[in-house]
Amino acid sequence: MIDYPGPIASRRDRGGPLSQSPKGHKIMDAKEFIAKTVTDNPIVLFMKGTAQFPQCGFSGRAIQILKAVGVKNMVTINVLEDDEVRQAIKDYSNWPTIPQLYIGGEFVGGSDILYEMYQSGELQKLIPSDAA
Ligand SMILES: N[C@@H](CCC(=O)N[C@@H](CS)C(=O)NCC(=O)O)C(=O)O
Repeated sequence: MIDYPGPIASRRDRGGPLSQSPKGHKIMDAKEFIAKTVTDNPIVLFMKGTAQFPQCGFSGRAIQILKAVGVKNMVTINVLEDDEVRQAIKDYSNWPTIPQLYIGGEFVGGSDILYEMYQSGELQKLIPSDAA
């Protein structure tokens, strides 16, 4: 599992030449960061804390479910490190809470939905083989 460097650091450092203006102001905004992250990575969990140290029970539950279905390769974004991303992901997905799982660029749901999909076997079917 890869914990992306904090969202702010990602927005400054991971976006290549366009990520910073000459004066060092960030150019990639939170929405762009989200769009790029969910497009570039097959499985992305927006959460509180990290996979190793979740800072909310719901986020911890999402990690446990993803581990239970065999996910080894995924990116996690800690929204506690960036208030803009914390708000922007809610607008982007039109979903009011964290955690939020994206697979193949598509919003899947929060921890309740993940648990239901896990129990029904639906979640397992969505996991790309190279993520397990
Ligand atoms: N039913 C939700 C519960 C998640 C939830 O209630 N998250 C809260 C507490 S971590 C939240 O995101 N609140 C808004 C915020 O903290 O920005 C789920 O299944 O994921």
